[in-house]
Amino acid sequence: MLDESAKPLTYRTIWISDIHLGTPGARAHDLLHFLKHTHSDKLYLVGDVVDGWQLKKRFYWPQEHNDVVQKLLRKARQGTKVVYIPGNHDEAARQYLGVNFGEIAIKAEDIHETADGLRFWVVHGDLFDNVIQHARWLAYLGDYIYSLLLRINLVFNWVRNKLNLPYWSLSQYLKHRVKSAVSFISAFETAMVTETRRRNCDGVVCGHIHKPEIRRIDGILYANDGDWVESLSALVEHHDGTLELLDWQNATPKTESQLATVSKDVSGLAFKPVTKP
Ligand SMILES: [Mn+2]
Repeated sequence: MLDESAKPLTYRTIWISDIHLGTPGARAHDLLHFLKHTHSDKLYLVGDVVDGWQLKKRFYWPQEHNDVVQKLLRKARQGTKVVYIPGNHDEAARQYLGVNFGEIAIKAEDIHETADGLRFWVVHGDLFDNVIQHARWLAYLGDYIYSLLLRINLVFNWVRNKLNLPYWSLSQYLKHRVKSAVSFISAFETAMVTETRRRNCDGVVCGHIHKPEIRRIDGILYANDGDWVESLSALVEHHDGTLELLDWQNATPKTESQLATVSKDVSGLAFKPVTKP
């Protein structure tokens, strides 16, 4: 286990989202660990913090989920500027836009300026749901089904051959389907980037699709802080303005010295944003 006396990792800004408290999938224990061992001047909660949709269906609220809420409130009380941007699963919170709850500011979206003056649009990202519906499970399932059906296709066409029917490529058909599923994700990214440019921002920070990412798309910095269901990821801004994606899942430091190397870039691409043109 982590050395409990280790100093927390400090950042200028931390972004986390898609925690889905109120569902068994929420990794509250890991998030508590993250919150305990990190500190920031500003903390963004970029939506889907509590899963109101699931809670309505079945009430599920273990102590650790309560602890996460308490920890966030305590951080706000102790001086961290906490900004909560509701997502689609916690859209009930959207009726409180502009309201402050125990030091936590609730906003529909925000503009964050980094230490080196870059402007980031911060938003959950569900505005483009019509574009990305079902993208994630299709992308995952697609890969498995594709390889399975490649094999079925062999048998299928062997039978067609026996019946003197022409070859029909099931795999080509499915390849197209899988490709279009994957392209839903890139459609989401493209839509976010287009909106970001329209808002005269240098970059965007969002969540929603549970896919941690940090890269430049057509000159715009696209950063997705991932989720706390599978990825256990956070986007951070160092004090010098450097952005980095943290992979808390694969970071299991044991001592304070190892804590310093906890930062592991999910995308394998740690970079310092360039100076604003
Ligand atoms: Mn969402």
